[in-house]
Amino acid sequence: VDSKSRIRSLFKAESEKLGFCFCGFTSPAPVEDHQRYMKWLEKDCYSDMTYLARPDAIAKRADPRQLMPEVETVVVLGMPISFQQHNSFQIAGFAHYRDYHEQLRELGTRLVMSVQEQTRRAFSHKIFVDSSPVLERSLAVRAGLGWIGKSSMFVHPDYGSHVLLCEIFISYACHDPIIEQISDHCGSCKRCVDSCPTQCIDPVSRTIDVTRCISYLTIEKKGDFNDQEKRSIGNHFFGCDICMAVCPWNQKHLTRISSLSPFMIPDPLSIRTEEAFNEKLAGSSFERLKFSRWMRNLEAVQHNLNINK
Ligand code: B12
Repeated sequence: VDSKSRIRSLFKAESEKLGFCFCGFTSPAPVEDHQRYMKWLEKDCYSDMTYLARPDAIAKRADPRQLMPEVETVVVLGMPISFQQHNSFQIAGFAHYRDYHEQLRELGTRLVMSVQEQTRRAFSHKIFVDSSPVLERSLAVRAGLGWIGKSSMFVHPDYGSHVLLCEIFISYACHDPIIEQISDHCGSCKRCVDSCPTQCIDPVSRTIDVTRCISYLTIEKKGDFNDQEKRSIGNHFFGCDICMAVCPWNQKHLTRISSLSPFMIPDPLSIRTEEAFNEKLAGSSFERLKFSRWMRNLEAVQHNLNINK
């Protein structure tokens, strides 16, 4: 066994112990899908998430080496998350864990440490989760782990799309020169497209119109909702899992074991002061909202629940 495949096997075995459900490898070469990204930006449907269009960040997405010049291989990891029972205030699955960004970075660091210890090989590394200018889904596809579904979600053939992604850039070349890609398995299925309450999915370009996506409206959008936005979120208080919940590829593992530590969400109605917000939601994904957007969402969902009674 050559040292490259040994290190890949070690990454896989150790990542599994840490709770990751898949682990793949790809080169840090410029990302071919970048053109798709540029086309999507041109359509001007990213709303006020202007950081997505910053020239320096665009260049980094195109070429991973701009984030870490010495990178030789990109390790792509997936962490499964569970769907949650519906109740009057719907909250996305990922928010039922403590903020995943920090947790996945910690697990990634432990993974690198244990591989380095066992191989006695020192290499530098950088870990990326969500918030950096990395085309995470495209790298996952290029690592041969799955495909991009119509909803724009990355889909793994066993774990589906209800997975969070994390990349470790390492200064040691260990990917295979030829990586077999998984072809599109969506076929003629259009469940995600038809189930989206705001019809924000464009199955042809496999991208979404962010300005209508409930996840965007309830998590990222700044400022007040207009009447149509308010109506369209229904009882979705934070994020939206619909395009994943209906996907046939997510039916295999409905209860999933995630090694992320859970966050017990208090009843949203019990948090109506900034003090309570800061005290009870520290370390959770809700921190991103800040108190003003928390109250905006609360009022909108309450309003929608009342008119539907
Ligand atoms: C901005 C953003 C959002 C925005 C916009 C989402 C979007 N679809 O563009 C909003 C706020 C709406 C959002 C919502 C959600 N998000 Co988000 N988001 C991001 C972020 C930061 C950037 C995504 C981006 O660049 N979008 C622009 C589009 C054009 O790029 P893209 O999605 O990467 O698409 C690429 C591929 O699809 C590929 N491609 C497109 N078509 C095709 C076709 C073929 C044939 C091929 C081969 C490739 C291909 O090219 C594109 C460019 O490289 C990433 C993290 C990251 N750094 O990548 C997380 C990320 C995409 N989000 C994630 C999650 C979990 C969610 C939510 C499920 C959260 C929730 N429950 O509410 C929803 C899902 C909504 C949805 N259907 O996408 C995960 C997705 C994991 C996965 N399995 O795919 C990511 C990867 C974060 C992470 N580290 O886990 N998100």
